[in-house]
Amino acid sequence: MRVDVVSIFPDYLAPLDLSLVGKARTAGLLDLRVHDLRDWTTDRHRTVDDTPFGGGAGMVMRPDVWGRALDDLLDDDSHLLLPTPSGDRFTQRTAERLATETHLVVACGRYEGIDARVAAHYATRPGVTVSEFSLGDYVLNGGEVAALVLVEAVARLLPGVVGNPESLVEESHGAAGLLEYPVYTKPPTWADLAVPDVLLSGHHGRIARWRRDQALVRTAQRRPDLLDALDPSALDAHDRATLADAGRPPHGAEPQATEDPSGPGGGSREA
Ligand code: 6GU
Repeated sequence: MRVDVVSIFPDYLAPLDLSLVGKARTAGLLDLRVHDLRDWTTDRHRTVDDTPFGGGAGMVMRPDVWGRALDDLLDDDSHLLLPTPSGDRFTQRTAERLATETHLVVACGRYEGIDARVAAHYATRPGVTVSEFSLGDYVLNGGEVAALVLVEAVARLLPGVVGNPESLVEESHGAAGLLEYPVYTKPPTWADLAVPDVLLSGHHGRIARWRRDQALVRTAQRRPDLLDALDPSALDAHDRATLADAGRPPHGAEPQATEDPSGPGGGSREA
């Protein structure tokens, strides 16, 4: 995958040399290039912004400067990504989709944003997809941190970047639609806190059930919106009983009354 990031603060993207993303680059799995927008200015002062038409506070980034940069960087199979607090929410699903693409161009705005004609113009260009995306409901000073987030979230999904692909399976915001269960390692007791017995039991079935219960209860407590978005058929009778115990009985269609060996509300939910 090729990724171009354009910013007036290219040094902001220096962390992309480090850790997993840095390794993906040196391994040739990710061709990532960071560019200084001012390389496409034509005036002595290397101006990238001007005052907003219609008045108001702050400055707006000029479309002509962005246009020269993007004309140089976009090809006929490119996805132009514009970080902005008014964009669509960036999620794990967004990262999964982007990880299948061949060329991403991230245009980092500053000030009050980029002249709206830039998104409009490139959306009409054949072979170019334009997406405006937001990290969440708060305001950053510019798109650079969002570009870091996007590149890290996408790069770790590229084949070969994460050493053990199994670690992508059960994580939060994965296919299950639940937050991840809590994890523990040695020592078995620390600060008077013991690792839950079930994890030391060697009983794989009970461990899997306990982890799923923990994921369900955590999600109910911290992100009830994620539970509401679950397909009710993804919950078995034990899941539903666990959620009822947590004070969040799932709504949606009651599942078929199938044989649950532990009986209604039975089993080891509070292991
Ligand atoms: Cl993508 N950009 C800016 N400037 N602020 C944000 C954001 C993006 N996402 C949340 N806040």
